[in-house]
Amino acid sequence: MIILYGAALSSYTAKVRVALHWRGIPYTEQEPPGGYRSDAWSQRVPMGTIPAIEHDGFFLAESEAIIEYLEEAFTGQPLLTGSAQDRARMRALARLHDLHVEPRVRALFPLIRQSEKRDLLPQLLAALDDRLQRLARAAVCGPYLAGERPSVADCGFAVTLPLARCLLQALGHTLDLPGKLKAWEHTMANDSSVQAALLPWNAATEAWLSNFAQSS
Ligand SMILES: N[C@@H](CCC(=O)N[C@@H](CS)C(=O)NCC(=O)O)C(=O)O
Repeated sequence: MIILYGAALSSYTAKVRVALHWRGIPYTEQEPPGGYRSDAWSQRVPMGTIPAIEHDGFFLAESEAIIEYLEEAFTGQPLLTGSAQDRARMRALARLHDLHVEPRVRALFPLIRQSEKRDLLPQLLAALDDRLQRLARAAVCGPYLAGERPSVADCGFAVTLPLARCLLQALGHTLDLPGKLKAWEHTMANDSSVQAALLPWNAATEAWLSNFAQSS
């Protein structure tokens, strides 16, 4: 049985949860012992990040490495399929998430917490929109990002684009996705594995945003 160490509000934990649900791999979930910013956690994960997993005594952090480990260690519906080139394209899209799109969404958090930073919104929106236009050019959206079936490419975006939508809504804006990504977003909204995986994350994100709304 997999133990997933993470937190309800963590989007990278939710990314791994999406993969676990698509793969149909049973897991239990718990907060990192001592808390994820604790010294105890940094002893286990040098960068101090979540998520991490434990499987039969094997411990691993870093969401992409975890998802690829699950791919190799478990049978069932794979998230890396097709030729070597097909699989490489899936991995490349997954890296676009971690390196180019998620950081643009994460950059919105300070604007929620500190209203004096909101004049940065137009430039952050332009940077995010640029990345989303580029993602739309890179992705197949047929209807999943890399083709007909869910792949490693979809796991991070399945969390990060709803997060962008929530954060922008809280800042009084509507996320305007390129047409191809709108169709993909509709596919995610109708994918029962994604919706089940996102339940804890949705609840935690809504609670966090409503706390903020009450205190601002
Ligand atoms: N590259 C890491 C990124 C994980 C990450 O940034 N996780 C956040 C929570 S979603 C975190 O642990 N941040 C450290 C902190 O907030 O102290 C991965 O893919 O697992």
